[in-house]
Amino acid sequence: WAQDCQVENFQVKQDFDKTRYAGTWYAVGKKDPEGLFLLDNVVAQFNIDDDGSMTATAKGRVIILNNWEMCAHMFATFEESPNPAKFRMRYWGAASYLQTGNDEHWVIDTDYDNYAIHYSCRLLNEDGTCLDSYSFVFSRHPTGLRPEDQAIVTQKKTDLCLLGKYRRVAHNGES
Ligand code: ODT
Repeated sequence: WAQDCQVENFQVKQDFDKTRYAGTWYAVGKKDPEGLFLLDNVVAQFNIDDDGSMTATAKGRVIILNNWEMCAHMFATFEESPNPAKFRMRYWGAASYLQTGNDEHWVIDTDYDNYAIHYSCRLLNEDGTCLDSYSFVFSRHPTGLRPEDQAIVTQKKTDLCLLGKYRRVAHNGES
């Protein structure tokens, strides 16, 4: 079907199961937003709390105050919506000079065991396309995506109108 790049038409994971999503995910690819924050060595840990709500922590190398690089410890809570794959993510850092925010958090696709594609549009254009987005490609494996998952991820990047806009996120044992 014709690709219209309308954010409201982006497909997300059907019947998303946050319990199967829990655990460790390594960021292996990222499309940056305006005012980039998380650089590399990004590892996210999703948890399901006793009350069933999803929370996460993330570690990674960040850029703050327009040139300081440091390892950051970040926290997030997720507010559910009628669509189980669409959340609002409130996030903050262990230190006050780290970024805080409240972003869309959509799980576009995942097989729970190997790969996941996340998407967040921060600012819509008047025509319904996205002006400022970021997106993570996650792997359960720090070494990257399995070859058999790469074609799926490429298709999803295309669906999000972001093909060619991702960079590789390195994992070199820091942070
Ligand atoms: O990196 C950027 O430039 C923008 C991203 C800022 C959001 C980082 C907040 C992380 C809070 C801890 C939560 C972990 C879950 C991560 C899942 C996906 C990435 C948002």
